[in-house]
Amino acid sequence: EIAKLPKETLALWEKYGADESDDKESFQKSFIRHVTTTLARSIYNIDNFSAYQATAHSVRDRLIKRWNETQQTHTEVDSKRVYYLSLEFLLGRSLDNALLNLGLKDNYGGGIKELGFTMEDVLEQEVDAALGNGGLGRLAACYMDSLATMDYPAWGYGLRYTYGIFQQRLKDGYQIEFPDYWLNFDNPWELPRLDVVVDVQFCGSVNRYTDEEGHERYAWEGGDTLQAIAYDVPIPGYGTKNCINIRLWSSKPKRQFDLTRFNEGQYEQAVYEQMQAENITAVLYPNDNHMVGKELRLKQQYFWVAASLFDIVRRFKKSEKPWSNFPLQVAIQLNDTHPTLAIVELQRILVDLEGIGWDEAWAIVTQTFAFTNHTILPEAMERWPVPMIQYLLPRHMQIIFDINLFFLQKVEKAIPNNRDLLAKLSIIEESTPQFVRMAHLAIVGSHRVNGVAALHSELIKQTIFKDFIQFYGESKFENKTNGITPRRWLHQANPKLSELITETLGSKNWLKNLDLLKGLKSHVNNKDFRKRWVAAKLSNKVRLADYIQKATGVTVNSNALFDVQVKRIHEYKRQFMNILGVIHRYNTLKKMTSEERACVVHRVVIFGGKAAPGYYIAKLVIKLINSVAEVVNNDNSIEDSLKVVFIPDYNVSVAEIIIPASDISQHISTAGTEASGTSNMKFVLNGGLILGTVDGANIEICEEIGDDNIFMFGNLAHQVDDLRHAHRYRSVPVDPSLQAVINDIESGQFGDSRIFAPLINTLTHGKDYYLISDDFQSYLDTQKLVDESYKDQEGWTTKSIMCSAHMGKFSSDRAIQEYADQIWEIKPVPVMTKKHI
Ligand code: 4GP
Repeated sequence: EIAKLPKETLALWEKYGADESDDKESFQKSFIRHVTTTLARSIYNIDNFSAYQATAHSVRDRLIKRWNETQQTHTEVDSKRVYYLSLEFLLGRSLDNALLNLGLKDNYGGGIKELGFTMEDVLEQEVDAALGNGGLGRLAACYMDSLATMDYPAWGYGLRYTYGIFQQRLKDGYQIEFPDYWLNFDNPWELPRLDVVVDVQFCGSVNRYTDEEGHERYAWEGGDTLQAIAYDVPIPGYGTKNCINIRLWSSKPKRQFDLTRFNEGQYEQAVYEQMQAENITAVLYPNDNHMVGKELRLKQQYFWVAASLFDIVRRFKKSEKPWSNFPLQVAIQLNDTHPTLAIVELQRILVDLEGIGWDEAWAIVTQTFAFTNHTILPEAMERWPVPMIQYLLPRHMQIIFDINLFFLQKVEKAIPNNRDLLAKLSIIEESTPQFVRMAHLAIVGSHRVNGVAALHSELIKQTIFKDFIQFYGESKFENKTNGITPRRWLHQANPKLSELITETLGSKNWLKNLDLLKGLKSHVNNKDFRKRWVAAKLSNKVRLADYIQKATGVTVNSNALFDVQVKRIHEYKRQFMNILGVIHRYNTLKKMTSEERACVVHRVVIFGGKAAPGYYIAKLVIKLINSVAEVVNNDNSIEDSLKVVFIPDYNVSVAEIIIPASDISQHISTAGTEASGTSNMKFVLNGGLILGTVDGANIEICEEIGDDNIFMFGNLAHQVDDLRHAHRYRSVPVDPSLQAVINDIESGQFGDSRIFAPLINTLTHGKDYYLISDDFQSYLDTQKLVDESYKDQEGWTTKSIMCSAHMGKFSSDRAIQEYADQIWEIKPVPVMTKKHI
């Protein structure tokens, strides 16, 4: 079509097409242009925030150029693409990341200084894109960074929530939630695509009819139609032109006026109903590892899945390849069960709209999808009432019943006369009402199912998906251990250490090949290197101490041991055990003489994390931490040997300050409950040691760094069932140290003890589901070992260096390489530089 344009037009595009160079002067030119035109401000009227906006817009121009070239290349080459469907992308801030990945930081840093600003101040202005809860959403963000960096033709699909995860503030030690209206100021990191609009249907009814060839067909008719509008978020790779896209959908009413209702004077009602449409993408559900069965959440899921599949299918159809090629062109990864309706939607598109026979369609569907499970907690398993699906998505419910019927027929054929097995494997739970088990649907509709760490991938085969192994065997189930991007989590968050590593290894290649960190081992005895390693950690601790002062008003000593537990507050993660340990430490310190205390390692115990707004016990844990902090921090008698802080509103940007500053971090979930954990990897990569249970990725980290460099404790996953069983026969914890701590709380040492009664109750009367009493003594013993080791500062430094040096495996590049080779079967497509036309 371009060929049809007049020569003169083409010449103009060629001459004036955006040519955004990356040098300092070009940046300054575009900065001033954006201040005066985009922001309509002047040199007299520009603050740090406008400087941020102008810088961001200038970077955005350059991103768009790369993003366009990437899309053009992918269209031209038309090789297989992967689509990562995730309800959460926890991206955090973008400016610093884009500057570093594009290699612009030095030029822009110098440029902005001459314009009268500092890069630090400018970067601080950005609000986080917090479209996720925790591990699952941040993993999706790390995977996007790796896909872009490794030149893969990949897309993310998600929702553009108007409100991200709530902001957490503290009042009297309690968490209170505030809405996160992150789009209040303009968001330069998204490209609104008002031209990319998809209709999405809800409710209505299904009509059966016979087509011209005499086949029985189904049509989904009537109901409400909404519109999904695309907002594209460019994700630049590090050191490559590749800049991939996350397409986030926003809901809008369809512009259709029901004239009769307006004529009947029902104006307000008609407008109100239109407004409901915008509610769908209004808010991210703030639950981590937990399902809430709200109808609006199901609507979000279908809205997102329908728009995304329409887009994917439209792109495939452009190539005019036969449908049998679909799985050769398209891989779709389901990030947990949230997008499982995509399986049903694709089957519907193929059978109802494209007229493909059921079996042929089903073969295409199952070869296309793969499914990642992120948790085995029973309360997190998604199940939706059949009547709810029937009402919102009548045709989909029929298809689910058919998928189930054909599946169970196959099971019956392979393993005859086993009604019990059929009931266990069924996609439908036969309760009143019936429920759809989304994980079962995801397994049946995918060619691969994976867990996210070695232990977790074994456990899903032995527990929640055990019965499926009988039918499918083991080969459908595999492991893909999680990873993290070293670009954000070391290079960006810890510039001093990154610089030292680059200088020591002689190049920046380690940022694209993290195994190269092994090269640090031969420098472990080099005095100068060690000195700089320690200095980097100390300066990160000073930076964190400043932040703590600002955020909490508590002054902490940067020479103390920084002991960190930051993650969502959840019973299985056992922040409760940590604070009980702190009480034990505090009362031990109080009993010491001044001379004895002088020999003790000083500690700052740092907590951070959000509790789901409806999670009462988790919120009480926050209150207890703050009550203990209040008493400990104001007790002069212990002479600064212990400080406790709860840093409010933990998010990606705060994590970037905390993680590089940690000496020891805690990953102390009950064995078998934490699928992987990813912050454990971030801490160790930054030379922080970990104190952890034999759970999730801690196990593989231990394998890599060696058990001398990690503090592991507690019961093992295979012991958990028996221990829980034994609890039924006791009313109080068996552990005397734990009982003593409980007595301290009950005595009112930390305020009105009645407040904490429900929390204490979780430990007593045959409960203690998370086995705090069983692990407490070994936890305390191991904490003592940590203190002893820290006294030997030289030994600690050696451990710290050895930790980072062995973290190559945990790069998200390794994880993505495995997904690409073993599940998606996609190849890199290097971006070709294009002209403007
Ligand atoms: C999390 C798991 O709890 C965590 O262990 C894992 O590292 C992370 O997924 C990424 O795989 N799960 C969730 C969730 O966030 O909501 O299920």
